[in-house]
Amino acid sequence: MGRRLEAVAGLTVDPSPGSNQPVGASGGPLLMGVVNVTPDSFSDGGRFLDPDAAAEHGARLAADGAAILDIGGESTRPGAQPVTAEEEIERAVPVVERLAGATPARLSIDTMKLDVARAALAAGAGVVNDVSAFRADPEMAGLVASSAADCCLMHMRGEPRTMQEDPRYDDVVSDVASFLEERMRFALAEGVPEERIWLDPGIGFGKTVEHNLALLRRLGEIVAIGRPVVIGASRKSFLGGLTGREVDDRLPGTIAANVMALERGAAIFRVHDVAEVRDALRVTAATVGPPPWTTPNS
Ligand code: HH2
Repeated sequence: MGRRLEAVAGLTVDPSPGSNQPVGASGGPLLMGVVNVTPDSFSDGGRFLDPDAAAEHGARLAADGAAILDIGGESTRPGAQPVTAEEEIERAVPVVERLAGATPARLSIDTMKLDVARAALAAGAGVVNDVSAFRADPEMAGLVASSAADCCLMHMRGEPRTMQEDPRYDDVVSDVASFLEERMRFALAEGVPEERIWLDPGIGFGKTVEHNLALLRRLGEIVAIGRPVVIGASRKSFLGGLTGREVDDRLPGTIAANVMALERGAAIFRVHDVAEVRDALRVTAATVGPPPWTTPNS
């Protein structure tokens, strides 16, 4: 508790569970480093399946400037096959255990499953990143409410297996904003304090290239909901669609998308390449000045 972490803009924030200062409230963009403990993640599947290798990778991302490490044991790439809770726990929890106390970064568990989140929180995680926004397991809201954890509620159309099959919206940005507002009302009704909720438009989750671009272009409409906005554009396929680059060559596109997202008010940047994006965001943050977004407590 009370741990102060350096944000990439050189400002400090206190994103500890239960602290009265919400993540991002004092203005610095925060990097969330991706630690995938899976055989099949779209960009780094199989690289960190061994818990020691995954923990070492996480520690390196924290040293590179990640204030949050997002640990996941199930791929959500389009077409991914679900894994059991037992398998997911076996993959992710040993990594949480190894990193807890070994790094100043907050630990986030990337899961849609109640049992996985419960085990990860018990092992030292302080954030539940649920890409289903409490729809896969509505009891997740109660678990978050009864813990000191923050949560990230993300928009996804359908489920990972089918989400990229002909996605359509009336207006993608207003549809996503309405969805996130509804999910936030649900979380609040289940007892999650507002200052512990982060929102994410879900780049690449049931969206065409045009949908993703509209969400980035009009990100201010999501920011206007009033909670810290997480953006996960790192290495995603819309960047390949725009540049023709394979997944390992999408760092320039990743940087451009994150710079745009910061300029439009995102607060938390979920990326694989922490050191490189950190530099880009530090320059962007220094250039654009104080963040355009506010939170209810700031
Ligand atoms: N994207 C992925 C996974 N989790 N969580 C949030 N909040 N936002 C995102 O955009 C997001 C997420 C997918 O990326 P990755 O973890 O690299 O791949 P995979 O799901 O294949 O493991």
